Amino acid sequence: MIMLYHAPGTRSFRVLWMLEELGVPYELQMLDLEQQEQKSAPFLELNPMGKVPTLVDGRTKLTESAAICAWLADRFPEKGLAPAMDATARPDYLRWMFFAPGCVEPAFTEKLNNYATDPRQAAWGSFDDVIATIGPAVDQGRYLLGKAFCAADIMVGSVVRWGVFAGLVSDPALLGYNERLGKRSAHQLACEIDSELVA
Ligand SMILES: N[C@@H](CCC(=O)N[C@@H](CS)C(=O)NCC(=O)O)C(=O)O
Repeated sequence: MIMLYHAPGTRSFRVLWMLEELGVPYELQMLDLEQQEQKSAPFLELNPMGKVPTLVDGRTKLTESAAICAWLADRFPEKGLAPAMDATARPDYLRWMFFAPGCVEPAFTEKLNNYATDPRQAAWGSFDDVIATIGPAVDQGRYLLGKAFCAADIMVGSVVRWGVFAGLVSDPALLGYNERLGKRSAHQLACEIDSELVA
């Protein structure tokens, strides 16, 4: 059984959303971040960073939301959330999977906290360049790979959704993308589960 070490209202939501998109059985193991349960010795054995999400599936132990979503997509190929190894869309899929934690997340974090590293030095470039890169890809009702939703939409999309919520995003293509993502039933279900866990 897939076990997700989880805390509500965190980046672990990405994996919860992914699991709901897959529609596979899983269990949640809740961690109280206020109580520092993520820093307990047994949990640090699973994730030396002491963070959620962390996933255990049989002998597999995995940390980092992007790695977890990529692994889950490949573990259940029949669910169609990642292009196959030999598919023409695979390189673009990988690019977006890495672009999310490598560029989107740090650029959005800088913007939220009102600072900017020299974009020539920053691996993520600038917030404006990140927006200008995502925009055309998700314009006109598209997901990142076109018509088909994939795991990269969870990774990029969850940061975009957070950015819209925080008032950082005004690009019409991203606002439309955000709306499409929010209408997905798996996303809505994951939101319901996550908010019940907060209550
Ligand atoms: N790069 C990690 C980030 C995970 C992360 O920062 N998780 C936060 C919650 S959003 C956490 O567990 N914080 C608790 C702590 O650092 O003590 C990923 O994408 O999985």
